[in-house]
Amino acid sequence: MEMENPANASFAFLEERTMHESLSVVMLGLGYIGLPTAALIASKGISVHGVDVNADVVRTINEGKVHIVEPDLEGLVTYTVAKGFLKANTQPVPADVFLIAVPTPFREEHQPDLSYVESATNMIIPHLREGNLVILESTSPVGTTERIAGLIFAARPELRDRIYIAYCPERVLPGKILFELERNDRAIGGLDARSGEKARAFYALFVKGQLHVTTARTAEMCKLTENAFRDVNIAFANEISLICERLGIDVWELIRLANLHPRVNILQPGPGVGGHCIAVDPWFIVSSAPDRAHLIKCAREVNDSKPHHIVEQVLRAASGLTSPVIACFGLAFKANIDDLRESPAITIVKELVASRAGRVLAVEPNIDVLPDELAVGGALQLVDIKTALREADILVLLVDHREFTNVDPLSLKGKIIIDSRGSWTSTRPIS
Ligand code: SAJ
Repeated sequence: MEMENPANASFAFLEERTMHESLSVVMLGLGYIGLPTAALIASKGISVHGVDVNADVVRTINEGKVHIVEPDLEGLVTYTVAKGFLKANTQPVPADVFLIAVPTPFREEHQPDLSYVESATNMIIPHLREGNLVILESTSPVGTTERIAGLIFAARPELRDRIYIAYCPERVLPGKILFELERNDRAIGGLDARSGEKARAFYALFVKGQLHVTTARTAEMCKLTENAFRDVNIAFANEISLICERLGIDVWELIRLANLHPRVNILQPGPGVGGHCIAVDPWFIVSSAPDRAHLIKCAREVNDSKPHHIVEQVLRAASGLTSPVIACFGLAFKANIDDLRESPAITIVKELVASRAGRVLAVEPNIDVLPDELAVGGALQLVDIKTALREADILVLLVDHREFTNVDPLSLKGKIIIDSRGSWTSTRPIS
């Protein structure tokens, strides 16, 4: 459904309006996606009313501060709040455009939990009026946009055919969110053709990437497919790493060599797949077609097995030592961020502590205190790099933060090294 004349379409939405200032937006959810998106829209001079159920988050934002670590975000929030374009509250208000960017986790058996999306929808229903545009951005199983429409029209039947509803997934990479929000292409799924075009005109106000209009179901599946694609490719690298370990081959050298082939591009093996996206979204595909999603399910299982494999390597190494000290380098789910959500490193550290195989130290330069789930009982100590290198017998590299990859190789001498990222050894892991 590519539009013939995007330039005209961009401004059709504004109809008689010529000033952004007259447009009002409500953003539901002020987390890793909602807050940067709200701030970016506000930076274009559009009035944004952000909504979050957490009163502390609302207070922090209204003070011009942020509750998450993301490059350049604090500056943008400070600026847009000071200018009066961005405000936060725990309740929505009437507006022209409603954006929903709330979490979509899964429950038992990997079934999607849409309760946050549904409660955000219920919050806006009383405020909706004719001509409004409602856009879901949360990663969601196929059919969720139709479900939202069902909720809205059940409560407000008079709005049928009088509002616009679309799905437009975010695709930004943590650490580069503001850049990618503006620059990435977007897939925009209208519940009907008019909704798709309205949504495209809205995104044209602040996105510089190409805007591609399609159906809501295709856009929902597109987001899930992107993350499942990455998960399957990481699983391939992880499976190769397990095979190489058995065969006594340096997997990182192998991948470097294989990638010299013009049509091969293998990703990097690691201690598992973390974060709240790639480790979650493929399950939404599996749950929608379990009898057909064999490869996608298997990839999830391969990646989820990797942390336990690393723990086994450490325990084998520790079993040969008396009172060993084990230092785990990195807790975040990937390099150079402070985000610990769904981190395989956390799983590994917890299992090592529970195993009582030795004293466990953790090094994480991006945090100052251990999260509660790790601090319990004081069995784990957060230490700096120097202390860990001095005191530990076994060094386990879990995250390739720049502080770790820059470590002087001489300081690793004489230690047992278990390098899940290939940054320190790129030789044989312990077997
Ligand atoms: N990882 C590897 N090997 C690799 C690449 C990544 O083990 O070669 C691991 C990382 O260490 C991390 C996990 O995978 O634990 C995920 O990291 P990531 O950088 O691949 O992705 P995320 O979760 O930070 O962001 C992804 C992105 N999706 C894709 O690249 C297809 C991002 O564009 C999405 O917007 C984001 O998910 C999301 O919000 O869905």
